[in-house]
Amino acid sequence: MKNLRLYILLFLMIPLTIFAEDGSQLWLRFPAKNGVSTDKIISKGNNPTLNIAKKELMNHWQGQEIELRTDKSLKYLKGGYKIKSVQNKLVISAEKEIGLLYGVYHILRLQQTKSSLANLNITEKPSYDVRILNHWDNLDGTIERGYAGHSLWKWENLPNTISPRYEEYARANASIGINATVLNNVNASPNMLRKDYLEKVKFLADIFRPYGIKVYLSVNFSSPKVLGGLENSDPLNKDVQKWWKDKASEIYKLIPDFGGFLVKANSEGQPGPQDYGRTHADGANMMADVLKPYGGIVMWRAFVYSPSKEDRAKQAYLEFVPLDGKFRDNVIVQIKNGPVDFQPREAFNPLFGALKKTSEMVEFQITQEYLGQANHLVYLAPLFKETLDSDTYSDGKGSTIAKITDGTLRPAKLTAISAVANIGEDKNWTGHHFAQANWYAFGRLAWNHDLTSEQIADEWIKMTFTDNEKFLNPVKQMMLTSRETAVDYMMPLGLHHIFAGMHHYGPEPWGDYKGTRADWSPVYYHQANTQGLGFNRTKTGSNAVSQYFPPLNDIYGNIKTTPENLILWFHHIPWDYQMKDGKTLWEELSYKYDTGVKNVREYQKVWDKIQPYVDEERFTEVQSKLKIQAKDAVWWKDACLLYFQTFSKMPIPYDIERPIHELEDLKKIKLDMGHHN
Ligand code: BDP
Repeated sequence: MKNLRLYILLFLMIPLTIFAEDGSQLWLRFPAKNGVSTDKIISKGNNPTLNIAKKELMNHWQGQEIELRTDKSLKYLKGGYKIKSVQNKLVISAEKEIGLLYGVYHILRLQQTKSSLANLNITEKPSYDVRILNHWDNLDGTIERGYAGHSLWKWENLPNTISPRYEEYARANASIGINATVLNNVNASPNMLRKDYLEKVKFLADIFRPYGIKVYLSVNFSSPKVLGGLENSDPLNKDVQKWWKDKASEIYKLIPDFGGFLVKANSEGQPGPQDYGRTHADGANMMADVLKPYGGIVMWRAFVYSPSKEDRAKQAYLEFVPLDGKFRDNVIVQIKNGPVDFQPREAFNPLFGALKKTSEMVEFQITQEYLGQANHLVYLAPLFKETLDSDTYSDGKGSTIAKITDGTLRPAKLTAISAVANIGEDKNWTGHHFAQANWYAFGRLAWNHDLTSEQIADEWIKMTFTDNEKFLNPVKQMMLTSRETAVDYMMPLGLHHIFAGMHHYGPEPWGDYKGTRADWSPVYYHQANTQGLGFNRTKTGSNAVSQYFPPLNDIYGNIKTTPENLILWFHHIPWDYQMKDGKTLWEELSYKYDTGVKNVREYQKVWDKIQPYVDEERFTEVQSKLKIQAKDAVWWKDACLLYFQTFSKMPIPYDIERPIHELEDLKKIKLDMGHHN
């Protein structure tokens, strides 16, 4: 009887387990377990990476015979590969096994997206050598700015219990070409370098290695003092240098291919070389020297701003330009895409291009700290591309950030690209099903920054959902417009950082946190008053425009030539200023917020209509998130328009839906989401 009940229960559960679509498979939905037989795979050798490549084919490849061939003469492809149809078979060749694995993922992607597999002749070479995720994971399992649950890394269980997700994580990354990961928060605990933690790191590194992924760590500059008990952590102190040297040797004994360090120093209260009157270069070089013998590198962050009166948007440049040429060859300066902080839209960071003798890399944020977190559907490829395609004019026209950082423009010693991950232990990895697309897009662009946002969205949708055009086309359109939509309902026309302090989720344009630093308050950034709105960064203001190369300094310095999507970033302009379409600034602002709201409502309709083509579970989850996004968009619109109206004193255009909130009520909203600034 008991057994019977159990059987009935199991029977009832079967359909659930078969059809449950929790998003845990990401874009890796290759046909299951019916790939080719071993005799259709020709390859020599028995290397762990090669074995993974063969296993993927055996499990998922349904096409013709395949040969996997290493070929030393393909070194120039820098980890890339060739795929060629030769008579009845496909030959994948690469310098190393990892290139073969990437090639295998390439053909599986072609199969999955139903692309043609005939007459292939493909050569792939990655845009960047190091394609790295930055996890802001703390040792206690929390994640700074993480919205998909706790950390994947179960430090307390390592190395005794190995979660299956470690390998799944590595596989997902390898499938899009990501080859490096920083495991811990840039606000780093000195304990990360403790012996017991390093031994745990070793286990992760061992799991990731066959997938071509190197491990890096964020380090706390004060580690020698805090962990080693030294008197200080002065980079010129011989004992400090020796401490780092010994630490490096300890790390490399455990992890022979350890990648290196990521450092946030003298930024937002973190310790750094300046505590001892030394420069960022002194600090970075000291670490670079100890890593050099092992081939390790230092990624030194340029995200610094001091409690000075200087415009925050200028500070990284002011700090780093004088140090150009002073860094060791194995140091790369890691620069956020914008000069303030991962805002929905920023002007590009003028530091790119300005460092002419120093390797530079971009830092993006995949986790949507400032873009609705895990609640809003915002496809970030257009944001990433906007930065990469920005022309700095540093070496004349065409000096795009992509070309500066990938080594095309100047022979770079190191090329790399990074992004803050949005991955947590949630079943679907990223909180929102569509946030998976941002992880995917970063990987694909790191591999090939010439891909378009549309190509990537197309691929991702086909792999993750379906190639049915009734789903594909509208959903792709929604994704492609979603970033601009978020800008419209949050911070149009170049507005920035008017988020509520701490959590950075909702609006708080009235925020004026007296007693803290001025540049932690929204009022500092929008500068609204009865005359107008916006931050004057021209010659008559902070003169941040002078940090851009000609002709951009003039273009941005002149209200008439500044692109309107950045106009309030660079100018303080009157409420009745006439915009290009003839509307006043106030009207334009109102319509932008309104457009943002309307677009989200449109997305709700788009999504409801595609219901027949998607599983129930993901359908419902995304539908619920869109409801939140629609409510939030109205919240943003009402908060910003009602607040700015107290200065403009102008009516909200009458064809726009009236606010449904009272400003005073909105001001009372305090989300309990923790965290500083
Ligand atoms: C800001 C985040 C903060 C990070 C900081 C950083 O709010 O949590 O520590 O960036 O990048 O955007 O260091």
